[in-house]
Amino acid sequence: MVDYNLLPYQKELQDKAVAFTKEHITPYAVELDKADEIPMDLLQKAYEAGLMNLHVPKEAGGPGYNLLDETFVSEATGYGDAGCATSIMCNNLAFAPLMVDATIEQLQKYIQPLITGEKVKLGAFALTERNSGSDAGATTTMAEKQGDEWIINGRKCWITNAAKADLFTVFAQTDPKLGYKGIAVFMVPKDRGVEIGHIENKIGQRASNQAEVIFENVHIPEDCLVGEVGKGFHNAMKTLDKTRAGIAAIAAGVCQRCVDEASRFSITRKSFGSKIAKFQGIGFMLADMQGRALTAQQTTRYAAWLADNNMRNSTESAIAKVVASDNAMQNATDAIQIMGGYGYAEEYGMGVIFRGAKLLQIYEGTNQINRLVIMGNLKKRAKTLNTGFKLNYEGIDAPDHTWAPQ
Ligand code: COS
Repeated sequence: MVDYNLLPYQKELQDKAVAFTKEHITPYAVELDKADEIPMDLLQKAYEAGLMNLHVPKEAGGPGYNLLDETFVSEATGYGDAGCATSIMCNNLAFAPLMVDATIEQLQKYIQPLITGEKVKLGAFALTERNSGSDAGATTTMAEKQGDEWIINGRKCWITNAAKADLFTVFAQTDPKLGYKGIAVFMVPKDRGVEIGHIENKIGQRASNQAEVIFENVHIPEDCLVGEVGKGFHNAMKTLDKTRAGIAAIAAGVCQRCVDEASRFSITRKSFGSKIAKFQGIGFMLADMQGRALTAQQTTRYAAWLADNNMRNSTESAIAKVVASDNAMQNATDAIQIMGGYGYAEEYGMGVIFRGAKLLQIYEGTNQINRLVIMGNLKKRAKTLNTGFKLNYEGIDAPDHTWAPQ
């Protein structure tokens, strides 16, 4: 039996995130997008409301929420604005590699002080480099062991919240000859000499800020190594399996927001003497949009639930990410179409939603990369299948060039 009811604490968390979004995000989304910087005041409020650092265990000062719980927060804040949601959930991403491999002592020493003070502190997940975004195994940032320290050299880019972060989780190569098997994960405190370089000027999600991070002979203690040397790539993959559900949840929020704006518009806007909702052309679009929103939400929650129950969810989290973000882009496009000039005019706010939706298809692994993940797992599964059908085309040569004129 599947129980779709939220537990009382989950409902409470969801209600809190919805109320927070209504009060602090939705009314200011256009303004925050224009400001084009990390919304520190908003993050302080989110921190005080208990909407950040969700997965840090109680033994290390955190609330100890699981991934499904996070989807309620990300969906609600994503409904208000994808950029604000990305800024708010960024600590979840930054600390996720530590939830995979760090010891409780490491969390208590490096994370607890960041998440228990009066002022909000930020972490940043530093995987991407100029020449290795999708190809995460091609990391060139170097980590070299000298005595009881590690020395980090290299540059990361497109790092969310980097400009104000106090701690970076950095994926670095310890031995280039080993390829991805030489990568390790490190916690690098900002005050060890980390510099911030170019800040990206994006077309959307401008209430979330991405920057280049520069490590030049940054010395860190040996206990900043997370897990084992050589297991950093695996850590990145396991981390992304979890965090893609978080991005999908933001996208699910965007999906529903688009339905709500467009349907609200369609029951008030009159054309040819009647409300435009009465026209099937509009109604069918709205019906499809609601279907996309529900699909986004349910694939996301399922992917998160699998991870929370210690089941591998690589395929499902990639599906959730692809489905939810593609649906968000489609719903944003359709909402603007339904709202016509009101949708396209910047002042009504759909522009921020539309531009923000595009990034959901790109970060946390492009949707093409996520399809590769799905496809890879599908091929492995196919080898184990016996459906009963005889594969009678085996051994028969297919004619060449059947697509050419015959
Ligand atoms: N969980 C655990 N281990 C995993 C894994 C997962 N989800 N996926 C792969 N691995 C392991 C494999 O089992 C393999 O292990 P062994 O060395 O023990 O054999 C190893 O990792 C290498 O796997 P694979 O050969 O599949 O790696 P690829 O280089 O082909 O991976 C993709 C390619 C595209 C899947 C990977 O580079 C990727 O996800 N890139 C996108 C990164 C990304 O999202 N960047 C954006 C971050 S922005 S926030």
